[in-house]
Amino acid sequence: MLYLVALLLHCLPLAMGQYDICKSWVTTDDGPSWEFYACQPKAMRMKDYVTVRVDPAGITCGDPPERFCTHENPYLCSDECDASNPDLAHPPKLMFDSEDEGLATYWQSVTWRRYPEPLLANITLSWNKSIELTDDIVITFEYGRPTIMMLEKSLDNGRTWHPYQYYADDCMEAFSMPARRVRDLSTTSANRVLCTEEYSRWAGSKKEKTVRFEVRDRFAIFAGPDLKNMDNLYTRLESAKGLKDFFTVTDLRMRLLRPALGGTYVQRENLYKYFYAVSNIEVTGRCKCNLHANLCTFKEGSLQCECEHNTTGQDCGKCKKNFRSRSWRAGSYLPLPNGSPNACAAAGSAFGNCECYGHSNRCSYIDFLNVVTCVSCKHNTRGQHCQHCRLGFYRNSSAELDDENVCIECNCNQIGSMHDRCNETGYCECKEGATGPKCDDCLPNYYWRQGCFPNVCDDELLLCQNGGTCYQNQRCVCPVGFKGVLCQQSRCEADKKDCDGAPSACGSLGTVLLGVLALQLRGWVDL
Ligand SMILES: *[C@@H]1O[C@H](CO)[C@@H](O)[C@H](O)[C@H]1NC(C)=O
Ligand SMILES: *[C@@H]1O[C@H](CO)[C@@H](O)[C@H](O)[C@H]1NC(C)=O
Ligand SMILES: *[C@@H]1O[C@H](CO)[C@@H](O)[C@H](O)[C@H]1NC(C)=O
Ligand SMILES: *[C@@H]1O[C@H](CO)[C@@H](O)[C@H](O)[C@H]1NC(C)=O
Ligand SMILES: *[C@@H]1O[C@H](CO)[C@@H](O)[C@H](O)[C@H]1NC(C)=O
Ligand SMILES: [Ca+2]
Repeated sequence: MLYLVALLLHCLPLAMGQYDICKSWVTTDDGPSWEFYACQPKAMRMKDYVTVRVDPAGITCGDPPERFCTHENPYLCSDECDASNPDLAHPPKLMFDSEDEGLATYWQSVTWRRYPEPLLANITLSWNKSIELTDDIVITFEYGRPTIMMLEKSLDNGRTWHPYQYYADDCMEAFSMPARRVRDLSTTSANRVLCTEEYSRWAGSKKEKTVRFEVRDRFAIFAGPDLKNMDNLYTRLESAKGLKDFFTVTDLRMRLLRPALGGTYVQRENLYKYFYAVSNIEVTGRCKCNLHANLCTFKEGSLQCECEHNTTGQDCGKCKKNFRSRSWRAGSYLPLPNGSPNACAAAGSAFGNCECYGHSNRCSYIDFLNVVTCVSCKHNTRGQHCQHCRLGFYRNSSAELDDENVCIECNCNQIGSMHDRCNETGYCECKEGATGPKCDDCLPNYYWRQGCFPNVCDDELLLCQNGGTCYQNQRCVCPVGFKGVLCQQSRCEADKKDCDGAPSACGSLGTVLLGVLALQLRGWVDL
């Protein structure tokens, strides 16, 4: 009975029934209709839905079989871990089974036989779904808690990771951080990442087995010691930037960095008593459904919100098709006690008959035209219903009209194109000689130089003559003695004077240079 009361007291504040319905059928002066509320699923035991991964490969004991002993019984190393024997194996799944009274089942690592190389292990928990923590994360260690470990979290299915809490018997030494306690945090620091020494001391392996990430103590900063004032917590979750996200995870990772040492230094002559053993990982939380669902179900291996308010998606993170006349918004805990549903609205229901395809939240009535039009269309759209693309953009044919990516920038080449507009398939209007969708190429017989210019020479029709070579289609480089666009003219023919006197004057380049040098020596030419 006492146990039951304790259980009730424990569960009560977080299961108080607030925000547990999404809508109800009410009768008003205008007759009966639905009324909608912010709503969220109940908290669940999240270990039932998790996938686990333990790194590095080979860190789980028993392959090959090995012996180990305990800090309490360091000279009786007769315990055995053998992965091939179900009775002696310690696979990762034993961290998530339900414990029979008294008999703990646990995952166990290999022993620290490679000392002084550190004994490192990562335990990564993934839900493939955002979860909001509602109670402490409790990790139970058998045979002693690690002297150094770290908890990390991801909010994007493991793409990026952030520290969540540091644990060490000496925070300064292990992480160069001062030791703090969650109880000492204040309203402005409730989401601080800290290092605690509370769960890493040696106190005998049977006595203190748990390592916690304190969610309740953080909630208590706002809701009071018994979490009686949940209204205040909900108000804070809406208003304090980053607070909601602090309690939201898609993945958790325990980085075990140094095992229990039995209250003393490492004894090299007996490394069989150093290892990690985890019997349980309790994670209590609810599916994050953005206050648009009160049910979360496990389907095809993934948690999925049962979205209401005409929203959809794994987290009810967008509006259903044909319900996108306003931008999607999360529900809000405020105003108390029922919150705001911020439901998605059907096309045509929002304001007169003004659909904005989710690119605007506002409509305005233009008196002299007698039309309602969307205001400040976003995502590069324009038009009465934000149904067109702005000038300089074109319609993305693979996107729906209400997609944020519906308009693509034309990106016309500024030099090669007439202007920065393009047609419906993204083609720009090119100046003479330019081509390509963006007008950044030249037609055949044109060359690019700040725009397209007709070729002066090439290898086909406009050949350089008399041994001249065509330089980038721009000009012929003529041998000495020839000139003209295509080197078609002999200098001597064109300009008799060049040939008078010393024929060598139009002979070699060397002579010309010598001449210049001589003039320079006399100070007549200033090179
Ligand atoms: C554990 O994960 C971290 C990244 O969070 C990685 O840097 C480290 O190498 C991993 N350790 C092991 C033993 O796999
Ligand atoms: C994760 O969840 C999404 C949405 O439910 C699903 O499409 C995807 O296959 C899941 N991925 C994995 C690895 O389970
Ligand atoms: C969602 O759309 C349905 C029609 O499909 C409508 O009956 C219902 O009232 C809408 N719900 C909300 C919250 O707008
Ligand atoms: C076109 O829209 C699709 C669907 O939203 C998107 O995946 C794609 O990136 C968009 N294309 C461009 C070029 O923006
Ligand atoms: C856009 O211009 C390109 C090139 O001129 C043309 O091939 C294409 O058919 C045009 N598309 C439309 C929809 O007019
Ligand atoms: Ca277990």
